Amino acid sequence: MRIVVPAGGVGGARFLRGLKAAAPEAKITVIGNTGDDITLFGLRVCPDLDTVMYTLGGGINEQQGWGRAGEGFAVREELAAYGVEPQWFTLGDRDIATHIVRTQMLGAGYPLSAVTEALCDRWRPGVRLLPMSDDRVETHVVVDDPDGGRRAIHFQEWWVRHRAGLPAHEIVAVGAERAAPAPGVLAAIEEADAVLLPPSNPVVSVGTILQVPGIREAMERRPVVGVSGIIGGSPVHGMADACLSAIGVESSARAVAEHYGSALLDGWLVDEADAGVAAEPGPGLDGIAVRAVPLYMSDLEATAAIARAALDLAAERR
Ligand code: GDP
Ligand code: FO1
Ligand code: CA
Ligand code: CA
Repeated sequence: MRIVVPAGGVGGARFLRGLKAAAPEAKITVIGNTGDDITLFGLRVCPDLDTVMYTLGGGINEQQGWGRAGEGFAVREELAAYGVEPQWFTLGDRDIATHIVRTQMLGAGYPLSAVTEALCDRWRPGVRLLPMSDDRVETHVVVDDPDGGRRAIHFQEWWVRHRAGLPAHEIVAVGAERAAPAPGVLAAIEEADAVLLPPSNPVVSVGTILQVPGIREAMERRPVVGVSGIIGGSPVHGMADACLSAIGVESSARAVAEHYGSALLDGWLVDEADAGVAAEPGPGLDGIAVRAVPLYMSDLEATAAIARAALDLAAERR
């Protein structure tokens, strides 16, 4: 069986760990979000790709959900001693080695997809990890300028520095409309028996991937089942609701499914706390099969059960 998963960072990576356990024989292709990517101190950082790679490859900081296990911070301390900005984004020493390798390869002319493959030669994540595009796409957030008017800041500055606390007028994936899917992306979707949307951020993770021309259209032709990252009206953890309100979507399992739309979704998993959505989906979810199952990824077993439910629903809708 061939499965495609468009994924963000922490939520996507945890879901993938469960999917691998639920379907050990499956060929899984992950389409990673690169809208979070940022250049810091001359180094290209790809947080969502790295989170998936480290999580599935056994190098993740489990408590944090991102960054390396057993990390040190000598470089960060030295940069701070020089007063070099930004200091609001933490890069650990081990993680920096990844960014050096990536930046060096990009500088030599390799596309991000080739760089990611090279990094995965070390980490062996057990999935094929493709960036959504080799073209640069960066998510920016339009906020009020203290000097009047509005300005756009990088998503990481809004998310990490300001903890998504500045009112967001708009979230823009800069460059997305001109980006091409990375080599292998469209073919993987076309050959997929199922496309599973993990409970990643529907705006700045899955939403960004869907904005790359051709990706959504290809997925619409396959059985697609999504897993809600919203349980009982709020994201399980994190600040995904700030992204939803920025695009005018309510933080509810129903509203996120309506936002993805019935042209994309064939099935939608909600938590048992939202069983009402499964019992009475309403006209906005016409054509989408909604099922309520426990959606807390509390451990590997619970996460594998979620993945199994998603695969079962996709098989039903094939
Ligand atoms: P990020 O790139 O680090 O923001 O991670 P993702 O975009 O992949 O996913 C973050 C989202 O995962 C959060 O907004 C939550 O809604 C969702 N999430 C986290 N833990 C759980 C969980 O246990 N169950 C479900 N259903 N969703 C979760
Ligand atoms: N998240 C933070 O909240 N603070 C950080 O300093 C931070 C550093 C960081 C470095 C490498 C990396 O791969 C991820 C990192 N993250 C950090 C997580 C990440 O940037 C964001 O949570 C996501 O991009 C939002 O989806
Ligand atoms: Ca992300
Ligand atoms: Ca379909």
